[in-house]
Amino acid sequence: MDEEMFQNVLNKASKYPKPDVKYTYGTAGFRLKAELLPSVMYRMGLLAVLRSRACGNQTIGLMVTASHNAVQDNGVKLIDPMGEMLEAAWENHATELANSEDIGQCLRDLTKRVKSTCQDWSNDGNIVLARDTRPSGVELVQSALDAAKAFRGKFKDLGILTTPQLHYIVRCTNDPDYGKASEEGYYQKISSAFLKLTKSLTLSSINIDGANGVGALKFAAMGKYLENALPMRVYNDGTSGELNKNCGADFVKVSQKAPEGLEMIVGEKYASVDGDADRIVYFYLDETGSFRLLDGDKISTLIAGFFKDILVSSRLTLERGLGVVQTAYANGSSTAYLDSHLAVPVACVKTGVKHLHKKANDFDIGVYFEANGHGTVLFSDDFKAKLNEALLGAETLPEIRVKLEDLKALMELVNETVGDSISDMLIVEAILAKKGWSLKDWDQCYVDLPNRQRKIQVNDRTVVVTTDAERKVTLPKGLQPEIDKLVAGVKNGRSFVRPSGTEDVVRVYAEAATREEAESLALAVARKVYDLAGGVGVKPH
Ligand code: G16
Repeated sequence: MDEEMFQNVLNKASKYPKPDVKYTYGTAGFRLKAELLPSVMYRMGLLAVLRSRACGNQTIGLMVTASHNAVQDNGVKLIDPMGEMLEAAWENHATELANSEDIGQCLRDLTKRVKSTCQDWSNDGNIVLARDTRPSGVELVQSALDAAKAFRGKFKDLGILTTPQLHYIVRCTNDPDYGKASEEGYYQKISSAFLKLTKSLTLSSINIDGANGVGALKFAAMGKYLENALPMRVYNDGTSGELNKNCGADFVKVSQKAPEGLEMIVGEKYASVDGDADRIVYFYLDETGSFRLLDGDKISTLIAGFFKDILVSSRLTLERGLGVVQTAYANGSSTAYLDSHLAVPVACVKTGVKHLHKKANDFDIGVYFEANGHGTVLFSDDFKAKLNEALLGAETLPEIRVKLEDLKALMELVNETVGDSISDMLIVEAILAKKGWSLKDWDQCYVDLPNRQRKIQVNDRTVVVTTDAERKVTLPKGLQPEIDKLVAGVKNGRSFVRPSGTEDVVRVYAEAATREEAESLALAVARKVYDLAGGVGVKPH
């Protein structure tokens, strides 16, 4: 091994001392207060270069973001060559490196271990980096760049991007058939698919809450490519308000109310995205002035229903078919609608897009969404081959060809690498336009069961251990029987608790036949969590 290189890495590391913190690569990478991150960022710059070497010099992405969290937080996640989340074994390497007290030795050991099992080792290493609009991102990117230089990796700093844009660029860099590896290439690919799909249709305007983050900038940029096909107004564009503060997709979903910074009008269409623009939820005011939310479950049922219709009318037969992947947060009514109305198979997995993404690969068309609005669609190679074959077939009837072309454009509109609010919004808009539906028509597909989420501060969230795709707790002992007792007394009641992967809290979800019952079930379960899992501060009331 090149001792001089390791010495360089070590020398530079002294600029980024490790604070007394135990770091864990969680649901979406490392996420903490920004001031605790420089040492992590430096080490993730090293790991990204190492990962690229282990992948035969394919480009690896490094995204600096804390997404829906407060502006004071920041975080980092690595992106694997096909634009997917970092492989699980490497999450452990990331945690090991982030916590090591002897970074030189740890990196030497890791390099040795990885190299010895690696088929495809390269001595180079290529990474691309981007960040959201958090001010702390500038210096954090610099720490990762310092690391890449010291470790003799090649790097490109792409500045401010949405998380899904960086995933897309990583994929295209390693797989140029997927598209042009640039921000412009992203807008071109997605906008041209959208324009193809909505040709000769009239679309009503949409109001977007940009969460005072990167989404606001990039929706406006996409607008320029849409040739006025979809009139957009962007609110909370970051010129005055604070990132994610009382606005954005997470705020709207959890509080089930309109974001600050926009005045809602009956009959208008609204959508909110989160701080790195990988999630989206829709909402509107009904005739009585009541706020109506269309969350990730409503989006996945809309998309799955559309695929179902188009598959039937295009007569394309698929072995593994169409399926939907959800998490325990999915509203019970959405699961019932998919099951009994659309007759589409539904799978339930743990929270975290990486789990949903993996499961969605089991289907030819795998639609996955978390209720919080994070999701996309995956297409199997078999589906792609069958679609192309049918499109090329001379005997394909014109009315079927039209459907197949729609299917192809829809596939091109999807960012398959990860959930993407820009692409997802355009998919929803195209489907609504094709069906001639308003948000109310869409909303009426099924009625959500009233639900409530709460967060409980505890001493140590890892004392809560779950099983069965997070629908049951195994620890602390005695908590699950208490939840079962509480749920048993509530009509259509369901509740679960899980430790967050992105914040230092335990989350509680409850749904029931009425809003009051959902509220009181969530409160009662929260109080049990507080008592049995070491709650801190004021007991929920
Ligand atoms: C991240 C993950 C999502 C997850 C969310 C909340 O989203 O990518 O899959 O649903 O965190 O996770 P938790 O409940 O574990 O805190 P984002 O948009 O913040 O990157």
